[in-house]
Amino acid sequence: MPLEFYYNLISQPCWAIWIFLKLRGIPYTGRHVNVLTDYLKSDEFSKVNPRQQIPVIVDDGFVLTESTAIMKYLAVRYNAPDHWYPADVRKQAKVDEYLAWHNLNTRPFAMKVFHMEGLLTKLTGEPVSEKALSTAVEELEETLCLLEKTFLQEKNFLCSDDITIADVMAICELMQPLGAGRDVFKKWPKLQAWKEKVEDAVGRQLFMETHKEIYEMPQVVGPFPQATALIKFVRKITGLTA
Ligand SMILES: N[C@@H](CCC(=O)N[C@@H](CS)C(=O)NCC(=O)O)C(=O)O
Repeated sequence: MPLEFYYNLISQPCWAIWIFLKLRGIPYTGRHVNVLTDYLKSDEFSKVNPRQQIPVIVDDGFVLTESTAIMKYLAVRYNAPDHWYPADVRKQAKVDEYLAWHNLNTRPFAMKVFHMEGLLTKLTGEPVSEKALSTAVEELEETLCLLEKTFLQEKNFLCSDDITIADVMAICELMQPLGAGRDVFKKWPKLQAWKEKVEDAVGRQLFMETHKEIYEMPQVVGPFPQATALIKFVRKITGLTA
């Protein structure tokens, strides 16, 4: 059986894997997970991932969660060209270095801004507090500054002059706030130029296709009963209570 991929395209970690599977032509069966229901909490899904989150892959009975681990696994297992996740120990360590930082910086701060400005507002119909949003935006700006000055620097991509899985992980998080109308690249011309290089490397059509669901979200989502689980999850992540 081809590799199974549990996903939903409103999830940024799923985007990165989706892009990589398509780009590398890795055969897979998509298992779309509706995050607006309690399916993630169901016994059936808990058997696949007891931590009840997507993305998950199942490759010939081998179950793997955590998007960064999945990206590395796919690159090695499916023989991606070396630049994606280099075999050279030091080059590989630079990719790992970014991915460790990514999980504690790019991901939470970009996600928080999008969840506050986009998702929560769309789901509840109410704006979030301006103070909470401006703090989240400040945190994201600090992250962008570090991303440009300490990772990208003068290179073409974050970890080397060639694209790696780190670039795909990073771009997917940063494209998300754009779905709520916030262009995070505006103040950062080097990051903007990097975004265009990633887009070119991935292919613009695939790049935009991946993000379509989030960008079309205003028409898709509105206050409705099934949104309760998602609202709870978004509030947990943003630290907003009411
Ligand atoms: N660290 C995980 C995070 C995965 C994650 O946050 N998944 C979200 C969707 S974006 C999810 O399944 N949330 C459901 C929940 O936690 O209840 C990864 O990188 O794969």
